[in-house]
Amino acid sequence: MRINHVESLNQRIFFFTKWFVFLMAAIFILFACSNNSDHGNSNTAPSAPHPAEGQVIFTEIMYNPKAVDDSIGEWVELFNLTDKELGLKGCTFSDSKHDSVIEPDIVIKPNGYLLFGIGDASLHPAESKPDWTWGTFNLGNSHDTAKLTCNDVVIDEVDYDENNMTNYEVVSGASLSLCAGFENAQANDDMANWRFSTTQLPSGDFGTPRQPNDPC
Ligand SMILES: [Ca+2]
Ligand SMILES: [Ca+2]
Ligand SMILES: [Ca+2]
Repeated sequence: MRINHVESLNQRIFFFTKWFVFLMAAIFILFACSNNSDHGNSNTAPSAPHPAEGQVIFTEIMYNPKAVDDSIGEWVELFNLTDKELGLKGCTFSDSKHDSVIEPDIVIKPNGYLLFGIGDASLHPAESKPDWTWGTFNLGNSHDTAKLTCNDVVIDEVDYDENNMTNYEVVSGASLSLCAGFENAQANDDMANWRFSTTQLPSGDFGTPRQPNDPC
């Protein structure tokens, strides 16, 4: 009888130990999964600080490509005027009618360039493949806006209008390019400080994506 009692006790201890280990393992796995999902959570902070007003500016706007359709060929170039890495996750790119929130943790290098583009990045010509895409809205072919906003602060905005491009010829298939030497958020408000790019790309269109702009 005593042996049976001991065996029964041992079985119960084994049974509870087994379930205790199983329960602890389940809690551990759940905890690990929730931690992992946090890494991909869109609410986590950007890995570099957001730019302040005027620290990142628009330097080039390809609003009317010719080598490919606008739906796979529009892009804008941004330039970081500071000597620090700046993060754009959570910022918003807008035209005059649409907004698109930047969800990936993209960083613009010190004095470096980034390209934002329309639609599917893989369909763009290799020379101007965007670092981030804003979705499917088109940039207007005679006038529109490119605007970057972070934390409700407008970092830079350019309202381009072919009616104000009075001292140079408008060229389709060439990007609108801020003249070298005018890289600041106020100077790029004036269409007199822009020209159409003259550097030809392999696609046949003209521009200087991720490179310094042509002088005017
Ligand atoms: Ca367009
Ligand atoms: Ca501006
Ligand atoms: Ca450029």
